[in-house]
Amino acid sequence: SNIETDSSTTETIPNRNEKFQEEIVEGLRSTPKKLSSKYFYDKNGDKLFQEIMAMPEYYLTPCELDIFKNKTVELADKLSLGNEPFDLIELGAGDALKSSYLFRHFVRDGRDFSYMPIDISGNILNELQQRLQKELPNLDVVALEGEYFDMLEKASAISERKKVVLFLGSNIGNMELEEAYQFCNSLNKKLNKGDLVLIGFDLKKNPNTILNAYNDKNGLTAKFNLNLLVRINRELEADFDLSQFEHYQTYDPISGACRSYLVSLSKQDVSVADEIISFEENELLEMEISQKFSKADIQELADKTGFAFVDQIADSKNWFVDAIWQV
Ligand code: AVI
Repeated sequence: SNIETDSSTTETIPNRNEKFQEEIVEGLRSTPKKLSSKYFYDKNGDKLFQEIMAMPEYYLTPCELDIFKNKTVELADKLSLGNEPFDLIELGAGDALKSSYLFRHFVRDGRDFSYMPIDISGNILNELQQRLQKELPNLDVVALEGEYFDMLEKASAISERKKVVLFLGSNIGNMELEEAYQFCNSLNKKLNKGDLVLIGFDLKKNPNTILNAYNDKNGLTAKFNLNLLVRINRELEADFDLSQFEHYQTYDPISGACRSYLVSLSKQDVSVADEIISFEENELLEMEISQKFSKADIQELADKTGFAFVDQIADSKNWFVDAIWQV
């Protein structure tokens, strides 16, 4: 396979599990108790998220797809970099459904560029690379397996060309605001003057529309949250009783924070990796934040993390924007 990995990757596989255990146990020991939503995505979690993206309530995916499908030329124009050669890097590429509209356009336009998907999952990258080889034999794909910032460094080592970094899907919303600021700061530092980033943000809107997207009647989002307990049971020999936890979703339209919790339905002890974690009845377990932004919030984030605002392109409903910033 021509997927680039760090030579350290093989050594970091056991460390990844250790890190998982450490972070999970630390979160369960703290007050309030919390678990990190970055661990939602095991095999079953991936499948549940696919199902969530297909629900009518979950407007985010169709909105951003609308932008990439119907405003491709506008996006490509803003990312043109004076026609210089460049690397198109995608953080968390997945199946590249949205970004493929953009790179197909660049291929048709005869642009000199490589597509560099970065993902933590080698399986996802393998599938993507094989599919793209068949469908777009003229596209140069350099897949990078690993953590975002390690792989950004790797991308800089591979070529000195200008970079365009895509971070789609409102993934930035799954960070606390403070972490999002740190993330943008670090991203800025890893890039060079003139490089571009395109970040997908879910906009503040009718609060009921937002709450419905995360509090679906079929309980898929609840399952998605509970699946992390299933994963902890399996990987950390824990004994969470799923029937004793209930999903609770909130949205605060002022701050834009949409948060999920699991509520303990009884006073109970759970054993996790040789440790006993005690829950009071109705005690909360913090699970996920899906932060929503106003256009002014996005502008402020760019200003305070060293980026110059280039443009923001919204879908036809004006519910989601892809913001383009320059270092
Ligand atoms: C991946 N991420 C942007 C999703 C979101 O909207 O925060 C994850 C998700 N959580 C519940 N539904 C979807």
